Amino acid sequence: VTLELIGAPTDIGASVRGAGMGPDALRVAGLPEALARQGYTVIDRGNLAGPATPWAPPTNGLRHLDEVIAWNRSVYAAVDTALGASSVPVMLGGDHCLAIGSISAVAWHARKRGKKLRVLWLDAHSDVNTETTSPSGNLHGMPVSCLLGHGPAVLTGWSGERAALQHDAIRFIGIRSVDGDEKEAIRTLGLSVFDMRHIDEHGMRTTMTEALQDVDEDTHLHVSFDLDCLDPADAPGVGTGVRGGPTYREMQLCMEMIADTGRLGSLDVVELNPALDVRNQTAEVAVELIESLFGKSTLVR
Ligand code: DIR
Ligand code: MN
Ligand code: MN
Ligand code: MN
Repeated sequence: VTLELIGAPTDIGASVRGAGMGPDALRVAGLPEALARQGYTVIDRGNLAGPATPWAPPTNGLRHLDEVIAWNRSVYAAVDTALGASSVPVMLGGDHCLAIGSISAVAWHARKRGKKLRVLWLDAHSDVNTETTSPSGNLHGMPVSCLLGHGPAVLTGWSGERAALQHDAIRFIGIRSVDGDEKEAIRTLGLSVFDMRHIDEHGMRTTMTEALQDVDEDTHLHVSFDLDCLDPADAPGVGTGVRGGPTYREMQLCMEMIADTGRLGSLDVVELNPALDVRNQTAEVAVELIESLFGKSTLVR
C-alpha cells in the first residue's frame, strides 16, 4: 500500500491563525518515517500552494470564500490524483474547511469504484453550520453542510452529485461543542452523533463498534481527524480546544478499532496549530495515533 502525504498549509477557514504550519509540524514529529517503518511506501508530495490568508471579516456570512475555494480546488486535485493511482491520500491540514475538497474527491472515487462510503468525523465540533447559521462565518465550521449539499452552492456538488455524502454516510465521534442551529440541523438531517456523553456512558469500545457497524469489504472508509477531538490536556496545539474530550488512551482504542476493519482508504489530519502547541506535543500525539490508525500495535510487527 502506498500512502501519499499531501500538505495543505493554510488557516483560511479557521478562527485563529497558525494551522498553516500544521503539515510541517507533523513532518518534524516524524510522520513520514513512522509510516515507512510500518512497511508502507510513503510518498510525501510536499505542500500545496494557495492564497495567503487576508484575515478579512465575513461577507454574506462567509469569511475568505474565494480563498477557501482555491485551497479546496488544490486539495481536490491532489487527493483525486492519489486515489487515481490507487494510493491512500493523507491530507495534512490546514484547517477543517479542506475536508470539502478532500472528501468530495473521495466520494467521486468511491462511487466510481462502486463502494459504499463511510466517513468518521472525529471532532469536538459538529461542523454543520451554514452561512446563515454560523456565528463566526469561518468555513472550518461548515464542511459537513457543504458535503451534504447544504452549504454555499460554489462549495457543493464537487463530487459530481449535489451531495457528496448522504446523511447516513457519516458518524461523528467526540462531539461536545454544538451551536444552537447546529443542534437543529443534526436533528432535521438525521445525523448520527456519538457525543462525549455517549462515550462516557458506553465507552469508546461500544461507541466504535456502533460507528463501524456495516463497514464491510465494499466500504471505503474515510477518517476526518480534527485534532481538537482530543482532550486539550493531551492535545493543546489547536485553535478551538474544548475541555472534556477523549483521552489519549481512548483515542488510541478508537484508531485501533478503525485499523482492524482493514477498510481505511483516506485520511484528513486537520486543525493542528503549532503556534499554540507545547514543544510539538500535539503533533507527536497525532503521529502516534496515526501509526495506530494504520495498524501499528504493541504485539504485532
Ligand atoms: C463554531 C466553531 N462552531 C463555528 N467551530 C469549530 O465557528 O462554526 N470547528 N471550531 O472546528
Ligand atoms: Mn472540525
Ligand atoms: Mn473542531
Ligand atoms: Mn448506543
